Amino acid sequence: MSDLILHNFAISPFSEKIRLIFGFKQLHWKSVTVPIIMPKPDVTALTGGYRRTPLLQIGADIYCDTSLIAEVLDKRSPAPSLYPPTVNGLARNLAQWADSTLFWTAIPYAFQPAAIPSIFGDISAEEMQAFSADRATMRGNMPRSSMGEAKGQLCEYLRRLDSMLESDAPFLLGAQASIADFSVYQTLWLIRTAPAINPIFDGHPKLLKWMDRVAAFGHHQSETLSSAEALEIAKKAQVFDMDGRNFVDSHGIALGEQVAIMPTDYALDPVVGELVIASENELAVRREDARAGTVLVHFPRVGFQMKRAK
Ligand SMILES: N[C@@H](CCC(=O)N[C@@H](CS)C(=O)NCC(=O)O)C(=O)O
Repeated sequence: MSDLILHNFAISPFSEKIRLIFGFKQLHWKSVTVPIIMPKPDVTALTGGYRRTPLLQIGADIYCDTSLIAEVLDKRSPAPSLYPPTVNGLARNLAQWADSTLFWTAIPYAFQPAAIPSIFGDISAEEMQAFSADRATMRGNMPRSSMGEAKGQLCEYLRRLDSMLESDAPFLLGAQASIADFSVYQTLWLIRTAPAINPIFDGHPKLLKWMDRVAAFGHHQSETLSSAEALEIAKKAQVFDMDGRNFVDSHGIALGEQVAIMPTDYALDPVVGELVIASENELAVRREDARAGTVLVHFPRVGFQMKRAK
């Protein structure tokens, strides 16, 4: 089987989710560190424009968005499952809430000046300015909460999450961990790393113990890889992950047509290519890149939009 290559950076919460899933499933992986801000030429060579972090690369298959990456890892290594059958739908919906609402509620709270040194380490004022400008461009018109709103809402979400652990079950949805635990954890992890803001967890000992439990999965074993090596692997790969999907037409667009796919919320960079997968929950395009060769770029349906390319 081809190696699992995660394109990620250390302080990325969405990357932390996938790193912990490697630990949960005891999967060996290779780590490519990507730049925190644009430009990211080696990322966009693989994706054709999508810039968000992380990406999973398996040969010349590039999987965007952690909800799809989690599915791919679960298919590759089904036990323990991220989607225990009794809570499958609930776990997926709770994970989606955490990846969107909880994450974007926590971000203004986490990025307050007192927390910056613990989150970013030794960052200069210029670098911080460049980071803020990059993320402002990436967010575009997406509304941003004030600190007061963010803090108040986050406190309420923490109370709700804490109450889910009242029965003393080890994980949010019961005895088994699920995708919901990893999605909720990643955002709270960012806050917990910063002593100036982590007193927000005071009064939630069960939540803190649950966080320790999720953190204990660890990241399993990884080796570092350069982005140049990752591009070379994509270029040499001969096999593509295309089989076993039904064609589900919800757009009136046939396989083989040129399409543009992009997120529905932020970082709206379109990826253009030939539509090769349109299944119940996945879309993928084939595209050519001078450095990466022929690649298949995969997206989940949820959270992405597709149009016929002009
Ligand atoms: N829904 C996406 C969200 C990914 C996301 O927003 N990641 C952040 C980093 S934690 C990001 O892309 N930031 C901008 C960047 O890395 O360029 C997913 O699940 O992968």
